[in-house]
Amino acid sequence: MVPSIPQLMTIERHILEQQHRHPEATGALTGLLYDIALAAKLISKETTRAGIANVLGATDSANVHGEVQQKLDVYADSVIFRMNDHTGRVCVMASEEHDDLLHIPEHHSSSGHYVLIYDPLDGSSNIDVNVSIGTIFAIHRKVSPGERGTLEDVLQSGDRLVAAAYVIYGSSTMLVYSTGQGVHGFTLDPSVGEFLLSHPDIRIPSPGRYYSVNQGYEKYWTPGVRRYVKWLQGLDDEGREPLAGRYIGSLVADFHRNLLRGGIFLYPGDMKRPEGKLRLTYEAQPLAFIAAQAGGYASDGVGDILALQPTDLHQRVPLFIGNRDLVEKAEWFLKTYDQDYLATYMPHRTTATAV
Ligand code: AHM
Ligand code: MG
Repeated sequence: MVPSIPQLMTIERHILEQQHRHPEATGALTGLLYDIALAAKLISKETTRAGIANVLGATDSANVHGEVQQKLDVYADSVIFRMNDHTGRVCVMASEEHDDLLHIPEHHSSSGHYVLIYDPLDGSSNIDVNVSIGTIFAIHRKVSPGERGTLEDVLQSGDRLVAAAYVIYGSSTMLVYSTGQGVHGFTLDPSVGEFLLSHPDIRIPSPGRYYSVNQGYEKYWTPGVRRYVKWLQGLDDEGREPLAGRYIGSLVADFHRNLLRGGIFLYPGDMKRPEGKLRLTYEAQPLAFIAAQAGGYASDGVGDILALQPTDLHQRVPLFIGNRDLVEKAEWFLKTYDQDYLATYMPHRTTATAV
């Protein structure tokens, strides 16, 4: 008798099936997503053997934000670039680790229709303490005229994203992606080297269970954020049941947990950093796209992240992301208690200038 084998869905098959829903598709996006999955496997292999392979620790070079790069950052960054610089599918790339656009080398075709934006290893300061880290990808369609990609192609609003994905290197490695047809999660089976569908059609559960914020910065918070977090904790007059606090300090891991369990992650603008810390194009836009596809919502505290038009490659943005009701409540608190404050200290974030 032939033993029965469970139906397994590899990421390749899943991506191809999604492509088949679009008869006009050329297969270029499918190929690009395959390449991303392969890059994720290579990075995963290095992250899991980081300790033994002696690739831990900082390199001498500091990135554009003045942070010391970890060696694995450098590795992840170059794997993703090299995987995509010669396929003819991509016209330009941008990485959080580089000041400028990453152009396709002259000797390769740069006539691809897609733009790849990535944060190669987010939360990399956590590497040395064995905390989950992640990679984030955003894909736009080329919009500028001419063959080569330009800044205009990279600086597009999030509602024009074609696809977004993240990879979490945790107790297992998972790749979660969306091409605008729901959010699907795959777990890497290291024994066969395949991402297998483990979390089909992810929807953020309601009510949210967790709130995630770096409480250590409360001293610098705006009045609205302070009151909002008290509300989350059930410490205001409403006295609701508190949400449990969870904060890893690794965006992909914090986002992933809240996506699967429900809740809100916030990295607000504050007295020290009016624009917050996280980057619009590399982090906020792709995760906002995925959150929206899972029934959630992301805001800069004033309005929809996906509607924001980036003006700078490394622009930072306050981020509130998770269950829609929780994010909208944050917007209400900021609108109610921070208007004067925002007008004085953060004029670019008042309602009048949003979007
Ligand atoms: P990075 O891009 O330099 O790795 O920094 C981003 C990380 C996020 O993963 C995380 O959400 C945040 O920084 C944590 O910052 P903080 O330590 O200020 O709470
Ligand atoms: Mg980052």
